Amino acid sequence: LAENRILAGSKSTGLNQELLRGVVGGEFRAVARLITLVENDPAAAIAYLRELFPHTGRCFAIGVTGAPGAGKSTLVDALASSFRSQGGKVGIVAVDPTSPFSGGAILGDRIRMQSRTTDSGTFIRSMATRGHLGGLSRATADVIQVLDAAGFDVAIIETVGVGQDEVEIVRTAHATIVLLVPGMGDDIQTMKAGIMEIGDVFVINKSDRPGAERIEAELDALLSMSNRPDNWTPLVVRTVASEGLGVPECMNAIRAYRGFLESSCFQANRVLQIQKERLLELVKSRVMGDLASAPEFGTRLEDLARLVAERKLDPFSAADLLTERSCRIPPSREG
Ligand SMILES: Nc1nc2c(ncn2[C@@H]2O[C@H](COP(=O)(O)OP(=O)(O)OP(=O)(O)O)[C@@H](O)[C@H]2O)c(=O)[nH]1
Ligand SMILES: [Mg+2]
Repeated sequence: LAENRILAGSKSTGLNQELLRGVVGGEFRAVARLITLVENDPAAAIAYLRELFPHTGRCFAIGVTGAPGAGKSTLVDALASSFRSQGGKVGIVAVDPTSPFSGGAILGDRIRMQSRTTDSGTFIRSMATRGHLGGLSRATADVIQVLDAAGFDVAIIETVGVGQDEVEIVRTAHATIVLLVPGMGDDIQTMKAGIMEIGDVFVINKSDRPGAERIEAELDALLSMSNRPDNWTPLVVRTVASEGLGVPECMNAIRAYRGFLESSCFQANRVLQIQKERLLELVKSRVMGDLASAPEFGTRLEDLARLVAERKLDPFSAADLLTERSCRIPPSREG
């Protein structure tokens, strides 16, 4: 870990220039390799991301979220085809919601999106939710940056909308699509407020099923009450993604929101917000990394936790001790 930090801190030493050139040149293999580095060794990836930063800033990132099985992959596939037919290069990142019980989602997505894998303008990648050292939203932001540097016009991030993690993932995107399906009409009230608030475009997929009108009415009612700080009124689109129905309308809605972003003074705000959250993620993982790499951190954590468990120390003082001691090296000996 310490070695990685040194590598990351020292400017462009020991960087694989061929890898960098490959990414900037848009080579899929290089892009895949760097994303693997971002996933497995975020600290080491920093040096590359730093070099790539000047090549970024053009990619439009779209987050797609919704309940398991809502049709996200099917819609993403259809959207990717539309962007492709307009000549754009598309990168798709499926943030895999695999529970400990099933390893099926990655494979399933690969199979469902197979129509795109042979297309040289579409890059598809799955990321596992577990095992991310630097936090998943940071990993997602880093991956978007890699795609951006590689010249992708659009990046689409698919994630199952269940928790705070997912809300943060889609916050790394410029536009967020929330998928709903008929038959969950009652649930719309109880849906996580966070998910409702992040939707710039709402898609009612599986509109071939009964109940599409009802969920649309409920959604409209809910959205009419919301007042977003940017005054954008989220658009609602009905789709049957598996048949391609409503996909052009969904594209139009995305275009409308993008146009709004580009014309509105809130655009700078959104970009600022994205960068603020990204910076916070970076600082968080850096501070945590520093703490955890301090000598005997594990032992001290355990000792202090035991003291708290035995009620000999309150957790706040324990946290003070843990952070102070780890930050101030060498530890004070006079006490
Ligand atoms: N009837 C109907 N089925 C659909 C529609 N869109 C997708 N499906 C089907 O719904 C199933 C799930 O679709 P996916 O695209 O894999 O859904 P997902 O949200 O990506 O699923 P996870 O990634 O596993 O959460 C597939 O069998 C699709 O063919 C639709 O509009 N109508
Ligand atoms: Mg999927």
